[in-house]
Amino acid sequence: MSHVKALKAQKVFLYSLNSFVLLVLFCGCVKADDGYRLWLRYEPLPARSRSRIKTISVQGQSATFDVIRSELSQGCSGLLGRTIEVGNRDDASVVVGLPQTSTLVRNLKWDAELKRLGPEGFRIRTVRNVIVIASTTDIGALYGAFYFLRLLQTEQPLDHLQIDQRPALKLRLLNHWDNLDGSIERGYAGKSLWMNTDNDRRLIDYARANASIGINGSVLNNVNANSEFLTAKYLQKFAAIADVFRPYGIRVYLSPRFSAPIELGRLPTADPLDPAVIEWWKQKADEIYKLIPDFGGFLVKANSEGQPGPRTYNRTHADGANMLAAALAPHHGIVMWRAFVYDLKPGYDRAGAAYEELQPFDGKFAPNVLLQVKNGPIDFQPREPFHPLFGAMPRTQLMPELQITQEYLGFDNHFVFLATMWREFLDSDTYARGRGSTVSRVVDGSLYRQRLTGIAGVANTGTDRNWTGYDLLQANWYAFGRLAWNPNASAQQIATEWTRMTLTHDVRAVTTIVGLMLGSHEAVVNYMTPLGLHHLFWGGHHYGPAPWWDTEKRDDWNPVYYHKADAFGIGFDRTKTGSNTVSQYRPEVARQFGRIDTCPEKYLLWFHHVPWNFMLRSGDALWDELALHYQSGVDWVRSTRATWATLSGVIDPERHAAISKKLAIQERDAVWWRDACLLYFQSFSKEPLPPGVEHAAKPLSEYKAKALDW
Ligand code: GCV
Repeated sequence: MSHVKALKAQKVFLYSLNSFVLLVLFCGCVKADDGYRLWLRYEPLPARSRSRIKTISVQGQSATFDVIRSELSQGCSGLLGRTIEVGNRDDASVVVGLPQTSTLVRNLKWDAELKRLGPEGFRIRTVRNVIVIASTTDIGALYGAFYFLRLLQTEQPLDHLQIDQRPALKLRLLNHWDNLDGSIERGYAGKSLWMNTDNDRRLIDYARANASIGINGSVLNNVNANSEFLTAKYLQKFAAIADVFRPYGIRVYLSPRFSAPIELGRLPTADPLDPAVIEWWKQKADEIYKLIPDFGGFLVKANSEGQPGPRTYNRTHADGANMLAAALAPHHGIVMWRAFVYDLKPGYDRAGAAYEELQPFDGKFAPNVLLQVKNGPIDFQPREPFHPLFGAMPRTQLMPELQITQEYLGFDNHFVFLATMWREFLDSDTYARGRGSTVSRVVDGSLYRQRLTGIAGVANTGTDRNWTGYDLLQANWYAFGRLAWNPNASAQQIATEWTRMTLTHDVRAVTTIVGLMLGSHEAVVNYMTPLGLHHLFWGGHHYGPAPWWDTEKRDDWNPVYYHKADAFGIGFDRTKTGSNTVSQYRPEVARQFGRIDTCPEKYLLWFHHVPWNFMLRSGDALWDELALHYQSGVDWVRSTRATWATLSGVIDPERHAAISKKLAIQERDAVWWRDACLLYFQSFSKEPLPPGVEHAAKPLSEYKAKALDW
């Protein structure tokens, strides 16, 4: 070997050795992580909080008890850094059981309390030195086991546990907008988890993640439904999925196409009052229940955005929903009828359409029907006031639909923790029965003694290795489940739990990350649609800004319809001088929103057309304030990037780098949003940018020429 070659070889060897040493050192603190394990990572806890748990006893026999055994064994062994035995002796450190399966639990005489906690509730108590997890059902025990693991994961003291838990809502469902071809409408994290693959491991891990946060149902296909989903081929596929989900307490639901009797049954009509149609649905329900005995029911989008429905036959929404409900009722199935309907006359205010069309049917829906209502009256905008149907239908079971996937919030590129937005919605006061009639009280049934309660979230999951396309957005799946279980949970608590379970146990880092999470929604609203602006999105895909957009065939698909900017001012007048849809709210709310001086500024341009020089509470004119909001959104992203960079030692390098990359995209996009919107609105206001607001790098024509790329 020549001298030069030898030197080169030595260099390569030393370089590799260095890298190896560095790698080993680094792995000692934070191992690489691809995000697949979500919040169920079960990495060893810091020494300060390794509990003294030695053995675990799971007392019961069923597929669900097997899941409990495997989860507790895997979870505790991983977290405590040593093998924890799982058996069924009474002298274990942790005992899980039901009165009917465990002598220890039976002897505690908790029957009355456990009964009060209901079939999905559980009790966790430290009794002498034993931690007891008890329920009346094995699914309740599974929820208790996951709750216990969360206590460990978040380093809670275990010595005096006194926990009684029951879910506030009965139906806690994910809606999957999955298509036959395996694509997902508004999905940004890969393909459908079930249409492309028969990967059982993936399905099991999906079910585990859901069960760990109390989600108990999945609607498997898109509400823009294809009739083929109801054919034997697909029903068999769904039956196999239901078998995988069953031990985890997850039921499957489907979205049927209303015109299926025509397409599959070859009937001349899908009229819900036609006897042949009624019979067809009855037989279809029987067929489904033969394959899936615990099938949950149907979620229906009808007469909306081109979908067929009862109004096609001059029947009402109630006629359609009740006909399907009658087919499912003998099997205890339910119908969730979507209130996302806005196919009304031209020249109307879309925000008022669902109320106009559905409120008159209050009290007309069958007992196994729920009306599924989006949180706001338009369509999952970055911020909307609550939907006026909440509180307005005392004799109808309402369930909210939230969007976890970020159709209007930067897809899987923008970091937005949605729990704060959902809190704002749930805490909104409808005044339906006086002050304190919050949306969450409408939803949990306490305001109107609603029997069936529920909530749905449009899922952000897909086949991407990390499930959601962006590690930080796993937090929204988690938050949805936690709020579905307890609609009064605080966003801060949820963010803290998630961060500790998913990212790090470093106390300072947790505080920092939680701070970022809690500020993220307001920041995105600021750089996209501040002060009540809405629907400024590029047509079709809804990624970047296009406030100038006016080419869609329906007025209400065009941003210009929503912001109505002109030389005078900006905003949609929904007061008496405009569409007056503010009157759909109770008088107390309508008065507050309807007056320009009392309307919360976050909803100002939602309800009012406001002059550019109107003085806001800050003392700034509307134009200046608008510009400053856009700038502050950009500033937040920049400072978040800088803060994130400081966390490189406490988050594993793989996820740290992936998140850094996403934040860089978010900064680019926030700047683009600010510049495109301000340049366009400036063409009406004719005002200069106030000090502190940066000038756009390009002319407006360039923002108009090409969509922001994702
Ligand atoms: C599933 C919006 C979305 C559509 C979605 C629809 C709905 O319009 O853009 O993709 O369709 O809402 O919720 O039905």
